[in-house]
Amino acid sequence: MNDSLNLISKKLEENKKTISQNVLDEHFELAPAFKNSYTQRHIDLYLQDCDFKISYLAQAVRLSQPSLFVEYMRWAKIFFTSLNIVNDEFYRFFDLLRKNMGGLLTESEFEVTAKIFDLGVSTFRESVITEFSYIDNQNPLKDQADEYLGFLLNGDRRSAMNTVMSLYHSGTPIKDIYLNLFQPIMLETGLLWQTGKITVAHEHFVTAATQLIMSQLYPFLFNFNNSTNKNIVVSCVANELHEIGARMVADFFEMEGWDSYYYGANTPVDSVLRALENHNAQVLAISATMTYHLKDVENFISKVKHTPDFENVKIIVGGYPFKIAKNLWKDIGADGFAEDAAGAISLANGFILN
Ligand code: B12
Repeated sequence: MNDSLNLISKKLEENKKTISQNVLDEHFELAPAFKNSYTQRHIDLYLQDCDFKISYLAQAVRLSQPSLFVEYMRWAKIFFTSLNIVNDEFYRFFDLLRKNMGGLLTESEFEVTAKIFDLGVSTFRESVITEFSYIDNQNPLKDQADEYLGFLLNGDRRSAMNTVMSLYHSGTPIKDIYLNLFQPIMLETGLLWQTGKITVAHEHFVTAATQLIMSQLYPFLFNFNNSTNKNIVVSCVANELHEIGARMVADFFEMEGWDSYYYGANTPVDSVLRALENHNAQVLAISATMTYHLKDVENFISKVKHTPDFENVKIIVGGYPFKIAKNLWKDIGADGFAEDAAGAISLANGFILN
């Protein structure tokens, strides 16, 4: 990894709170009417959002992957438009943030940073919001996925469970239920929240119910006829709370006859290292959703790679940032990446067979 890019990222991360506070103070001074419209809650959210923008930018700079920031800004356009707050003050905020980062960094550091920042701001400015759904017309389980999500958004867990269990009992493979029902309805739930159509409470309900319903399928996952004697440890990094993707990956391996050891969200590296040893795993799967956890993924990989006992363990990664930034998996030292749980199987089998 490039030392000077690492340094820029470190400077941005370490100073983000101060930058955010300065941006807010200057913004209030320049726009008294804007200041008067703000409550303490608005101030907290403003500062938090500014921190987020700096963190995404810091990762994009560090890894030379502009798309990590650009896609975040495309996401932000949708999110803030739904809150109805994209106006001149929003663009003034970007200008102030840019200026304050300039004050922190050397000229050459700022040049690299501003290039990515400006790309993000122009994406924000220009991106047009179009309606779309993750439960698309090509999805063979579209009707059932729509029905399932509709039930859950109405708080009806029992009917949602019946939708899934009838699919299973009428012969739909569990893998299809995972990839064509659970996965798109979770993505759709995120989109509905992002566009202000549902609350955080709805999202939490859909998530908890879906985890419960996945567990009802658990007894049917095991492939006793085709045990492979292959072991995989699946985990998220510390602070990463998105665990359903990792869980799906672990379950797919189980269905393929592997023994999978799933450690879920927010797992400390040292305990995963112990798990690798205890289970004599050939493959370690790491899942990350939030871009600002990439540094932790990288440190995690480096720790495994530098432990002689694990020199033959193959490390595969997946999750949102790896889908948007090409070759990111290589840059952070992983042995492979797959878009989804089905791809994870082909990838790992490739390693073991070769
Ligand atoms: C549920 C959810 C939560 C739950 C998670 C609970 C749980 N127990 O998992 C909670 C409430 C905790 C949460 C919190 C947050 N969330 Co959230 N969340 C989601 C949501 C709606 C669903 C995630 C999910 O289950 N996806 C379905 C799975 C199946 O998909 P997947 O993870 O991509 O996994 C597949 C592949 O990527 C791949 N894969 C995954 N891992 C691996 C690993 C390997 C090795 C391989 C090979 C493949 C692989 O295979 C999987 C299966 O096919 C997403 C929406 C979305 N688009 O994902 C938002 C989303 C990810 N969250 C978002 C945000 C903003 C947050 C918060 C910052 C909110 C906040 N203000 O606090 C926090 C951050 C928390 C943290 N520190 O991690 C944003 C992220 C936006 C961005 N640009 O980064 C999203 C996209 C919502 C949105 N549309 O705005 N969230």
